[in-house]
Amino acid sequence: MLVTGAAGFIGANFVLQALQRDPDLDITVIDALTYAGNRASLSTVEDRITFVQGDIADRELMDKLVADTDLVVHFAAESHVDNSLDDPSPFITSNIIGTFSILEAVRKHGKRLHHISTDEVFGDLELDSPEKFREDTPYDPSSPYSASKAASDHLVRAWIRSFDVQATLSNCANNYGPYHHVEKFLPRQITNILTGQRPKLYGAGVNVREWTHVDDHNAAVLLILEKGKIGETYLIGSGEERQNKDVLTELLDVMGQPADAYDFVPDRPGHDLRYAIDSTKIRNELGWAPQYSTLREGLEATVDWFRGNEWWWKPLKEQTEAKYAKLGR
Ligand code: NAD
Ligand code: TDX
Repeated sequence: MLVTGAAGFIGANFVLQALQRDPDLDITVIDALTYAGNRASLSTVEDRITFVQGDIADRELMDKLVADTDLVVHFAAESHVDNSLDDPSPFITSNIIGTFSILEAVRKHGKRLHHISTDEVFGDLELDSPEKFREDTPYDPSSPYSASKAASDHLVRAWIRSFDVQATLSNCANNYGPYHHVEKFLPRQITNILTGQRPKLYGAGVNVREWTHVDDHNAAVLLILEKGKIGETYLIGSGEERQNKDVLTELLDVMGQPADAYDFVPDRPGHDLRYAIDSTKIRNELGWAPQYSTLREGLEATVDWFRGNEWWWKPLKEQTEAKYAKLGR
């Protein structure tokens, strides 16, 4: 198996889970080690994988790596919306050209591909609407990040239809868990509290996200690899929808802080209001269900992880907050 972007948050957790389930798996990781990649996230399995530092947009390299594998699981991407608003350029190269380069390699060598994507490709929903995203919801991305992911999904679908590439796709809601970069909402607030800084809520904090533990996301990906139908897309989401201010209040409670111990900061431009997933298809067809039954349970486990793994996140914290200070958020 070739796993792209596995020095990042979800990819690293995927490799750890896959090797836990099948210790004999032969895994090669390709990762460019951008600011978001950290080899230390794979330190417990370092001697059981082959690690290649490289760019997925490098056609020659991807051709060589794909020729030597049976299956590609494609996580690598620029993943942070705020960064894409500051400088969209790497999002175009990594997310669009990078996916194109992988598609050309799997087409040439006749290899199976699973493409990881996001619910953000559908745009956003009204706060009070009963609507949720489904596999056939039209694409309507808002940010340079989501537009680049939408483009990558379109490329995968086109390669399936035009060239008979053997691929599946999945679009997951917001993940959280161990090895999550401190630029993202939950790890930023957890590590703010752990370093004596106040959490930062964008705008009025009314935006809604659906929170899925990374292990539940990756269990779904493993199920798709095992039982998914070629050419199909699967939406993945826990159903745990919350307004950001309510997530923060719950987190403050988990961490023993007063409910109002946070600051409001200026909103993200173009901030998507609400994401929500109808995950009936993967639940009914593949039998997936999240193991974390509530966000609270997942939050407690995640806070414990960040408390116990300061060595992992501390070196990233100062530079990440310096970036936010420049953005005024
Ligand atoms: P991340 O930013 O933590 O990790 C991305 C990894 O990809 C990093 O290790 C980085 O070095 C690597 N990378 C980036 N550009 C590369 C390139 N050109 N060549 C090789 N490697 C490169 O991201 P994540 O949160 O783990 O997201 C993984 C995937 O899941 C992405 O495709 C993202 O769109 C998708 N996704 C994320 C979430 C979420 O909540 N984080 C939800 C749904 C889908
Ligand atoms: O400090 C913050 N304060 C705040 O209120 C940060 C960093 C974020 N927010 C808000 C913005 C969002 O409404 O919290 C929500 C979550 O923010 P992010 O963690 O930046 O995630 P989001 O923009 O929702 O995108 C995430 O989920 C979908 C991932 O980063 C994407 O890679 C994934 O595709």
